[in-house]
Amino acid sequence: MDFPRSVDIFCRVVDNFGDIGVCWRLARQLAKEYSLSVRLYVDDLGSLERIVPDYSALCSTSFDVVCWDDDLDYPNAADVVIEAFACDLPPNVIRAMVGRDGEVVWIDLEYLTAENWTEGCHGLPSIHPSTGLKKTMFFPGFSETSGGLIREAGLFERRNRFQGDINAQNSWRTAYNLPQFDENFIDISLFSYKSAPIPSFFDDLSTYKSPVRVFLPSFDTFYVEKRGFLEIYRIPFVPQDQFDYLLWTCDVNFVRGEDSFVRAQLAGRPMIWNIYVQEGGAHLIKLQAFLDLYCAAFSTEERERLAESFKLWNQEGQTEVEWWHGYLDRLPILQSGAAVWSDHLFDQPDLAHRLLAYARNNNILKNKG
Ligand code: TRH
Repeated sequence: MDFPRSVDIFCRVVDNFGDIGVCWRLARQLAKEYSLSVRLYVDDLGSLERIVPDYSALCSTSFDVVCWDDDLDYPNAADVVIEAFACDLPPNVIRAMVGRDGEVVWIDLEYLTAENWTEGCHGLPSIHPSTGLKKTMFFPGFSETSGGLIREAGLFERRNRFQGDINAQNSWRTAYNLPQFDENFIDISLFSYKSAPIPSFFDDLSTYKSPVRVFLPSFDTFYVEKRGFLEIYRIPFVPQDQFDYLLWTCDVNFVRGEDSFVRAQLAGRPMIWNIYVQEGGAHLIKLQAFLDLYCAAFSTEERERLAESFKLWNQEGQTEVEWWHGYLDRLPILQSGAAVWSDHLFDQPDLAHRLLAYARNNNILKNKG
């Protein structure tokens, strides 16, 4: 018997778009590429609608999005139940899993981090105290021994085709009111938290030796501002399946959180990450863990300055005047390292593949023969 045939994903939106962004992406991939019956339970459909405005049109009998509220009716558990980001499953969901007599593979999908300790915890089971159900921690990550990263089939080819086709890029730009590709301009996408030192970044860009254009999504209306050599395009949010094209058509991508951070790495272009701030500076440890891995893909001379650029972007206040001039001067070198890093990621199996392999190997039906 094929296992699994069905997957349920539970997602609570803590804030912003990353929680639902990750869960939606995984749900779609499991339904589309593995023909599994998938239900995505989410407590905030408004956030989903913001990144996937036509989500209901994409639903079908085998792919459903369900509003997760206090009255949730959940009589039958799927073969695999994914509890995203420790969202705490309600008692009726746990009861339904118990009702499947140990057949359900229960996965606790954690946030992405490059910290070493997660490798030791990835795949570790724990026993639910009152029911005896087994729950397994699944840590996404950047190495072969982690849970991997979410990545759809054919992404590498699609990206390369688009990046190699200026006409395709220009058609896409036209559809989103962005200026045509011009090799005299450096184009930057910018998606960051308010705490990033954006004012000094813009000051630097406006005095750079060649013209720069910044594409800033997530505004209600379209608006262009000019400051010296700098043009700032404030544009509305693009749908999630179009966001990659924005990253692929830019020379540099400033991203944040989790999902856009991963997509920028897979874009194979230089990027800077604005990490989600956590209490007690825990995020700075995560940032360093990532830089230890990522910067190793760059030449020895670049590593230190690149790491410093990431750190400055994650500090409030002014950045040293003209810091970003130096960053832009080194773009061709940074491009090579970004390509090496993205190749390293594309060489590994993706998260859905690893998750389903785990589920197959750990279901009791297999052991029953
Ligand atoms: O929005 P984020 O900051 O989300 C999160 C959450 O805050 C979460 O609680 C936190 O734990 C996590 O970060 C680390 O950043 P993220 O993860 O990049 O998610 C943004 C999503 O929005 C991603 O799926 C891409 C999508 N997006 C679009 O679809 N269109 C757009 O125009 C843009 C800018 C983003």
